[in-house]
Amino acid sequence: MNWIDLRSDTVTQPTPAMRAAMSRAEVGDDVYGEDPTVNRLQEKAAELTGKQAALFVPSGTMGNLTAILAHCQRGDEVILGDKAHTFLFEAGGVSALGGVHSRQLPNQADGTLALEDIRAAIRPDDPHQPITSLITLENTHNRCGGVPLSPAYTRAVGELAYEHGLKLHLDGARLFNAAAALEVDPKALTQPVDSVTFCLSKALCAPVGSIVCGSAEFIERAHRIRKQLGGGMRQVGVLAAAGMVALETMIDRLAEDHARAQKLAEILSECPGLVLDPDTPRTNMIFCSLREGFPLTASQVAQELKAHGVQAGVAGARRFRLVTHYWIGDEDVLKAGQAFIEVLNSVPHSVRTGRDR
Ligand code: TLP
Repeated sequence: MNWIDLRSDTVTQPTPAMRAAMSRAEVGDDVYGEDPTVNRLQEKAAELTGKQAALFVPSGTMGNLTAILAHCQRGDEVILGDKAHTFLFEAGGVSALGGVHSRQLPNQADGTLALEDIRAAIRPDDPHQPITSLITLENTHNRCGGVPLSPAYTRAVGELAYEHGLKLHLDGARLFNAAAALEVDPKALTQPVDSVTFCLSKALCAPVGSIVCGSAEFIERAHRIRKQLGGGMRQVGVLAAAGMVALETMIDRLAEDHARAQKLAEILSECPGLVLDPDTPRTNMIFCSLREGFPLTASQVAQELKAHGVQAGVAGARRFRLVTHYWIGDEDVLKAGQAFIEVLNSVPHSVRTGRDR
């Protein structure tokens, strides 16, 4: 079946241009630094983010872990949001593998951490306490609705970090979606941070891979850590070639995904039993929930949607996350909207609305 797969932009298949580039990629042993395609990709990534150097890693999770371990010693503390992907969905790697203590601050609805909360969380120099070394932000912020964080906010956190001698890392898995939504150069979002991870394998459609960027000295440390984590790859130019196509051809089209998400949200806003989050979508993610008292769970609705060829992301007992991407066209948006309407309409009116006719 040709699914309309809205579960994530991680489901994106490589484009024909990527497959072609992979088959003709020039490769070498990247552990020796001799893969020309990887080297070109890393140079391009550093240029796009305005950093001195970059490192190709297998995943966003390994990118964030590598960066955090390159910034922190065992027993140090990282300040991050309680809805951060690194805190919720990276299997606790920073503490399990790095001995890094995590200090979670409440993520505000707009994906930010309040500056006064960060300031209050920075530890004094006291042998009873861990050493605060790092702050991490996420942009776009996934669990806060795919919201973009502004350059002004990122700069304010950067200044605060600098004032206290801390480093700032950005989980920019969807950095280019944020830049597209804000209509800014990605460098405006990365200039204030010491390091950034972004993903090739999400909205940019590459099959595998993420990139960590930072100063040359930081990337040298990250390189050793990647090796410790088992992420040193060999003739990996076959993957980097797809990544190169991603950077050259997929960034400028991201606004199309955002426009399609808007269109789908408009259709869903007419859907009985469904309540959209305020302001959703800000980028390529729609968050919405089944109305209180609706007789089906999100999983049950998702199951019903499959009969219409639609895969929806379940983000809670009553909650959905729907993500648009390269493989979701205008027709798919209409079909997916229609599928939601049909499935939710198949529940009797009085039950859907909570009112008797
Ligand atoms: N996110 C995935 C799932 O893990 C939830 C998704 O479908 O959105 N940072 C952010 C902000 C992410 O959203 C993700 C993946 C990662 C890091 C991790 O990337 P990978 O999956 O490459 O390890």
